[in-house]
Amino acid sequence: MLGPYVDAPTAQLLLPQARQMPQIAWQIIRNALEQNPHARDDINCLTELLATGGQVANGINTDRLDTSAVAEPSNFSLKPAERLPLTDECHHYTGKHEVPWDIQKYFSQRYSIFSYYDSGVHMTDDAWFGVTPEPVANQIAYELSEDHYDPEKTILIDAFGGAGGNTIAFALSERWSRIIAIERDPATLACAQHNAEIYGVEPGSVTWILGDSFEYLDQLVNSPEKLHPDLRVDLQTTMVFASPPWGGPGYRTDEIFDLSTMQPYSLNQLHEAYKKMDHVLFLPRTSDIRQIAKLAPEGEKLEVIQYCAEGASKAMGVYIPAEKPPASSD
Ligand code: MGP
Repeated sequence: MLGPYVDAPTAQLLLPQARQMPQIAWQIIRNALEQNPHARDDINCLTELLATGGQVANGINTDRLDTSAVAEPSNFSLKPAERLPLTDECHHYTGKHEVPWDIQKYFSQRYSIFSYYDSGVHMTDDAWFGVTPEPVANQIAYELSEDHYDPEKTILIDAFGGAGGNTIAFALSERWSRIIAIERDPATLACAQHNAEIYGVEPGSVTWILGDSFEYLDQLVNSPEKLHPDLRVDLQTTMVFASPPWGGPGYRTDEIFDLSTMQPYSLNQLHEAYKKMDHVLFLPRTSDIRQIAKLAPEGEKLEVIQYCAEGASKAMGVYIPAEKPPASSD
């Protein structure tokens, strides 16, 4: 209906509402875009034109355009992040004497965590606890490659980007048409972007978001029109990978780790947020497998993989299919 104006920024903002608007409304929008070039870039100008153009009298209510929900891209609460600068919290430690005592163990393993460590990998102190070692991250990326996993999934959301361990492996696998990596701490996100550059990840092959992944997924599933257009993806072809915080290394003291007590997000909270899409959860190796089994679709089994390094398990990956839509009554 919009012909050559379909790519105009304002038209793009309105497209998510396409199904709710009558055809005639699109015809009127096209006329407005045709007549006033300014309306192609400025949503307020377009709205004004439509309001004064008499379409209300024609029975088309401009309220249906819901311009409040199609704010200027700069006003969206979540949007693609710029390249963030490294801060004082981002470190590249070169000797054990510089390293806080509680992460010295991880520093000793730095080359199995990032083989390019010496090329200038940066980390925040907190990121050391949860970063996925490179061989494990590569193995997960391999598990999700087209030969091993549904090739119809082409978009990957890395819900807890951290310092970039998994995102880098996913990007280097070149299997995904889009990767969206979310991290809520600006310093950690800056490290991830920097580390991705060190590993030669193509600029632009990852869409980084500085923000809360639960907010993003909630909007994606329930109100995509509120999201910046670049962050809207089709749930059918998207999957989620989540390597959440486990509440610190304390998980190791439990023989069987109770995932309902995992902090700050329990197993059920994670699953609720992702269940419309296939998702992979990266969890403590001692996680209670009975709690995980309850997430299997009826009559089916879930795949659970223990990821080992140097003969010992580091963590388990749980592969969970998307919830099936309820059967139609027809
Ligand atoms: P670890 O806690 O040092 O366990 O983390 P381990 O295996 O007992 O250590 P060891 O080397 O002394 O035997 C091992 C791995 O688990 C880390 O490299 C991370 O990949 C992962 N991991 C650990 N923690 C605490 C977290 C976390 O909070 N979140 C996530 N996603 N991964 C974690």
